[in-house]
Order: sequence, then C-alpha cells, then structure tokens
Amino acid sequence: MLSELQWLKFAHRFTTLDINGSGCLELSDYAAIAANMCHACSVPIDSGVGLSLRNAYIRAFKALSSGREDIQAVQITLDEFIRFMEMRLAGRPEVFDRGMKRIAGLVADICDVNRDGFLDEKDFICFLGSYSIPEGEYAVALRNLGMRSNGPLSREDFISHSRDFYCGDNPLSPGNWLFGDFKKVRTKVVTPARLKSWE
Ligand SMILES: [Ca+2]
Repeated sequence: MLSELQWLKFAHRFTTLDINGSGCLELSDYAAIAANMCHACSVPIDSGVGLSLRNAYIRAFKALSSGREDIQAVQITLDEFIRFMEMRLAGRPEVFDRGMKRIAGLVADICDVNRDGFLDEKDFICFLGSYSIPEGEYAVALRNLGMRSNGPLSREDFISHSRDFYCGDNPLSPGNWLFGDFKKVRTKVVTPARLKSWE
C-alpha cells in the first residue's frame, strides 16, 4: 500500500505527463515530451540521441500499457498509472536501476546543454518545461532540490533524485520536488479525502 506521500508524488507525476490535458496518458503525450525536450535543448529529434530519447519514452509507455495491442488507442487512467507505479517502482530502487536509470541519464545528458556534466538552472528549466508543469512551480523545485543554495546538479545527483522520486518514501528527500510542487496535485480526480492530511 502506498503512503500518502507516494500517492501524491505519483498523482502529481501523472498530471505532468498528461501533456494534452486529456485526463489520461496516451502515446502522444510521451512522444510530445521527447519532442519538447529535444526542442528546448536544441537537439534534433531525428538525431541519434533524439531518437534514443523518443524510443525510451515510447518504451516507457508500452511498459505502462502492459502488452495491450493497439498502443495508439491506449488511454491510461490515474488509477492505472498509480497501480503500475505501486506494483513496479515504489520501494524498488533495484527496478529503477535496471530500466529507468538509463532514461534518467539520457535526460540529464540532453538537458545538459553546454555538456559540462551539470544541470544548471537554465538546463533544469528546459527539463521542467518539457512536461506539463506550470512555470509558477519551477522556483519551488529549484529551491527544494538545493539548486538555489548549492548550485547545479551533477548527472549523478539528477539520477539519484529521480530514483528517490519514484522509489523513495522520505518526506525530506529533495527528489520529491523533481517535477515541481508535488503537494499541488492538479488532477480533477483527486478525492478530498486523499488531500485532507496535507491541508
Ligand atoms: Ca493525455
């Protein structure tokens, strides 16, 4: 069973992935994220690294679709997404390291526009801007990740924060803030009871 913190993080992550705001996750959302990220970081989507990113996001969506046939028609609901995260990633850093670590490294490499091995604020905003995250949440992410006090994130910091976001359950982990303000769950399907303990 997920903790309230884990549930909030996954519900928040769902809304950041729902690029077209349909209330479900579709293949087109995942393709749009790869395209947005390449565009923000001036990487051609048809370059080797651009195609790797696009393929990584498409594979991630296929995993979420659990072998359903017509992937173009698949719509993942919030409950399905949260159930998948609960079964596959929550509390399982070894699963993250087997699959998603590679994607996180690829994202860090693409967003590291000047290729110095670190994500500065400008790089990190290219990352945040690739998802459906209101600009008003950028500052809270930068602050809680320590970028305003400690400076740029290394590639390893970024991967470690990603692992903490998906697998961790520590309210003090900076990685909780990797995709913006996870306490502001924006989905319409959150029940008041779910949010009560965070008011
Ligand atoms: Ca969508």
